[in-house]
Amino acid sequence: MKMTKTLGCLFALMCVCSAFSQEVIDDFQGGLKAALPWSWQVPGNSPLNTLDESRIQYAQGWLQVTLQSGTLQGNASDRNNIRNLPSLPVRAFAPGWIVETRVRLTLNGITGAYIQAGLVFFTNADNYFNFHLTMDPFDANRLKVSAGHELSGSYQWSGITSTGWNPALGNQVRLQIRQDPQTKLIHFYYDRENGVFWQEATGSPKNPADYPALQAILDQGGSVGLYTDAAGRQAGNMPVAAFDYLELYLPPRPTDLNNDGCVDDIDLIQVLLQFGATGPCLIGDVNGNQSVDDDDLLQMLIDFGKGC
Ligand SMILES: [Ca+2]
Ligand SMILES: [Ca+2]
Ligand SMILES: [Ca+2]
Repeated sequence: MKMTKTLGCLFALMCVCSAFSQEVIDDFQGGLKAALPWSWQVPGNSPLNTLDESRIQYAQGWLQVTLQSGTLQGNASDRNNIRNLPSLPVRAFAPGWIVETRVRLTLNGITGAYIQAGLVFFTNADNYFNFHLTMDPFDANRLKVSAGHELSGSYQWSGITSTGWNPALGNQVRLQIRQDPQTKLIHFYYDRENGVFWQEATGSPKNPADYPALQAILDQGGSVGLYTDAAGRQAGNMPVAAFDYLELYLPPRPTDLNNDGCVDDIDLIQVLLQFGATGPCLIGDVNGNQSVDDDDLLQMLIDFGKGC
């Protein structure tokens, strides 16, 4: 009897937990998954709608982008003209999130440019963070992973990198960014799929405060998508970036009790209504210690307004 009650409660907790997280995966089978709110728009970019269908193909479950000129880097008059940047909208989310893709970069004989393909988090064309596979023209045109961030149009390298390798030894990686739910630090991983499996990038982990444009997206929501950049290359052979999938695991903030993306008075009142209560499965128990008390209230006040 006792066991049944315990299991019932565990099940209820699991239901609450699963209802309060968002796992999304698109494996690009024949196109973008129609059930997901994909967008090709980037606010502040010209054109606003970045889609150029003549450069997009879907083959064997991969999204293939033939690169073209255009970039988000900086805000000069010849910038903010990226093409073919697909993304999904995301709400404010809590530490514990994971974003991952698998990308293959076919260089087609091109050397001497920072060709990039990977993940991007953005608010608009001048506020974003990206983590990508790139060719480094100052390292014998070898491939490596790297990341950059831009705040109000000012671009900076992130301090995240890896040792380089000859593209002939493999031009495909899995890229993963995740925030540790305990330390709040952001970790950057890559897997060259050469039997070594996941490796942590040089410079990882980082404090989210090091990247204010990314921090703003974590706190207020934004978009997560796939970024490609031909580094100013205009004509001739162009590189091709192929993406196998995009996967997002996005736990909402535990203080967003009704899971509407915003921590506001509707959430706060749940804590106040249950203040002093103890026991399992209390919605106002933000930190899950079976007691609704000042710790829960404090966290609610710290998060108040986030995502709204
Ligand atoms: Ca920009
Ligand atoms: Ca809410
Ligand atoms: Ca509590």
